Amino acid sequence: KVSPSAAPERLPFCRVTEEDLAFFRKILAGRTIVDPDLVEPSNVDWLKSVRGSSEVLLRPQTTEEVSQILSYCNSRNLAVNPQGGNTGLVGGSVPVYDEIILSTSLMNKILNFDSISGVLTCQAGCVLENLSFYLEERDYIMPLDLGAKGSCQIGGNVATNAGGLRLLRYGSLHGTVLGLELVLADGQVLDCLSTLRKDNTGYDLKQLFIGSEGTLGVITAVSILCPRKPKSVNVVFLGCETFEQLLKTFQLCKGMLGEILSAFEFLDSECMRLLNTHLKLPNPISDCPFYIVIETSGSDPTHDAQKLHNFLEEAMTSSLVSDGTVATEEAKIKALWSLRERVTEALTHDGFTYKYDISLPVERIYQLVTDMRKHLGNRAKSVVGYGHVGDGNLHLNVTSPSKDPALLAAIEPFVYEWTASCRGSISAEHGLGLKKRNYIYYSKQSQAVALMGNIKAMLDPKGILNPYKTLPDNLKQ
Ligand code: FAD
Ligand code: 2HG
Ligand code: ZN
Repeated sequence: KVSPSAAPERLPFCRVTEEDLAFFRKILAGRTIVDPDLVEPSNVDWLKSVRGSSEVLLRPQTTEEVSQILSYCNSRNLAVNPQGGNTGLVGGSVPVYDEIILSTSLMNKILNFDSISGVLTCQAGCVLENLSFYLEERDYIMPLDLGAKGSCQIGGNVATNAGGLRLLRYGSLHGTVLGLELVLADGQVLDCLSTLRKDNTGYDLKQLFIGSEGTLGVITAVSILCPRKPKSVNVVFLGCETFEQLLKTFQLCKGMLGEILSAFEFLDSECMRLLNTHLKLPNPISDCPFYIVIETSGSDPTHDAQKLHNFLEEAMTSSLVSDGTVATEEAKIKALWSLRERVTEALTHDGFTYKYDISLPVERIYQLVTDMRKHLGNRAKSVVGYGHVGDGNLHLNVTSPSKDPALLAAIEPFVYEWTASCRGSISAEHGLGLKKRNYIYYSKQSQAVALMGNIKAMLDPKGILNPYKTLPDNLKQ
């Protein structure tokens, strides 16, 4: 029996020849990279857990160049791996075999910003943090924010439908992305780069590409609706004795902070231990089993401070939280946020990490961590839980000193069966990529998966775009 996490077999794509390289060099002079040392970083994912063996990295600058590349690869039956900032966590961003890597890193131009509507239009390779800096100077912000902001690109964010730390407030990219420009597998350019809020003329095709992980088309440009920069931002770091109290704090917080609540995130004491040990980040409050990061964003500092004060007083007097600290100035806000944002980094220093990104009814999310700890006993080094409570999204991570197939067999399918029993999602925000592709049936009906296969076959009949990713192996790609 083949394990669902085993490497797929190489599909019969052609291999790159000298004639192919001559073609690429003609359209991308100086941007057709074949030096193995320069290609190497693009063959390995951020977690250093997946390694491809591509020999060619292409760095187009324009949509027209992407179109020429795909048209050629399609006619030659050459597989292509679209790559943004290479921060993806499910092995989707790197080749599995010798797929040509198509990097969007040089497609980093801002095309337009409309300061009345707040709509930003840019090329897909713009780094998320650079877009944030650009907008902040104009009194706006990006509607999404995540720990990988310094490297991830907006095209990659859209391709994975990244959630992140502000989803609670500004919603998912399915709502904020207003338009996309795409290049299909055969090189056709699909211009859906609308900047309109409302457009019900037929099917909303762009939605199909949001979260399609590079399997249906290459995103070359994005238009996105950006909120005004809030005039007042506060961050609170709180400690709770139980997860039940944390949930009650969430309820209280939604009621008392209402429209100014912009994030409600959590980490457990195991995360704090890893932050202390591996990154030397000190705990700003007393030791507690659970920690909460709450952010408020509003337009009136006095009003927000009053609301926050009332909430904190209530949370303290009703003993929901046992300790806490508040930040209003930027440096302290950043320091508190890094306790949440840098857990992923801390985990990489703890050992080989098995990652699970689960959506569950919010009241069940920590039960999975507790059950997993019981289930694994002393077989794991660390079992940690953190994530986006406000979105019902748990990040369950298990580490071991090195890759450990026996430990993996103990975690899976236990974690997936547990999730499916609550009708949860086995990938809340990171996608399926290479690692989770065969587990899709835990969260999607077989009819739905078959329909996905039909859509893939229609848009990419030869299956050249990011093969071995997202769709399960039993669907012919
Ligand atoms: P890549 O990693 O390069 O690619 C990701 C996928 O998108 C691949 O399948 C790739 O083929 C495809 N792709 C990339 N660009 C394009 C394009 N232009 N057209 C078509 N397909 C494309 N995710 C969250 O949802 N929330 C978080 O809070 C979060 N935090 C993170 C924190 C850290 C420290 C790290 C390392 C990752 C985090 N992630 C998070 C994972 C997240 O998916 C990525 O960070 C980000 O969205 C991917 O963007 P990227 O440019 O790096 O894409
Ligand atoms: C986060 O929310 C990211 O910090 C990464 O989605 C989660 O590393 C993880 O498991
Ligand atoms: Zn996350």
